[in-house]
Amino acid sequence: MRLDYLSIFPGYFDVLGISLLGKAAVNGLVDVYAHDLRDWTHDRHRTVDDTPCGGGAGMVMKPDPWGEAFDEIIGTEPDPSVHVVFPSPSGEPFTQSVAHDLSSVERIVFCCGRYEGIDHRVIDYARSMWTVHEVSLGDYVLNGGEVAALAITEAVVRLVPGFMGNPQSLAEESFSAGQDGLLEYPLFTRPVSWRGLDVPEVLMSGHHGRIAKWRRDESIRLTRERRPDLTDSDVSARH
Ligand code: 6GU
Repeated sequence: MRLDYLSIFPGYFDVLGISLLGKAAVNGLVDVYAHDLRDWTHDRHRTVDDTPCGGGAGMVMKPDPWGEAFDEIIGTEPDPSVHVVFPSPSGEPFTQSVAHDLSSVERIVFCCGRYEGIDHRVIDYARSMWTVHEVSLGDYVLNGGEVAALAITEAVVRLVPGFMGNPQSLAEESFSAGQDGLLEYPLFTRPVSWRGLDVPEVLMSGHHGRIAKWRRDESIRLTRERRPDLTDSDVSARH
């Protein structure tokens, strides 16, 4: 998998060289390239923004540097196997299912906007050439797409086959099919008693059936309490 980042702050992506992602890059599973959008400007001030047509507050990212960057980084031929991600608070929700879909593609280009946003023709042009995803992390506003692109990267890359050490831990975590789309149950390890707080007795019983039932009941209870939107009223009736 090859990942490209287009941003006026490419330094945000330096962190991809450390931790888990660093290892995947070293192992040749993922290649990472961060680009400075200002490299595709031609004026002395390396201008990437202009005032909004129709008026209003703030600035909008000009289309020209994006177009030239696309030509050089991706090419000038249509190719639906190239996935272009525009992080935006106006995007579709980024979910585990979108992360799964992206984890099997060969090429993702992240376009990180700043200011009020990017000239919409850039997104329309990208849609005419490649497979575009306009995605939002949630109902809050970040100053730019960089932090969102990092979060999306981590969610996607850990699903790339061969990236995680233990595929079983992927099946059991929150939102996965193995959990029926429920939140994960609480976890404990030794010591059995810590600062007056004990590990639930059932988890020390060695009774696999009772443990599985306790975990499922806890998952359902937590999901109803915190994320009623994820509960499909008869989830407890399945299985
Ligand atoms: Cl993907 N981008 C920005 N700029 N803000 C956000 C977001 C994305 N998701 C939530 N807020």
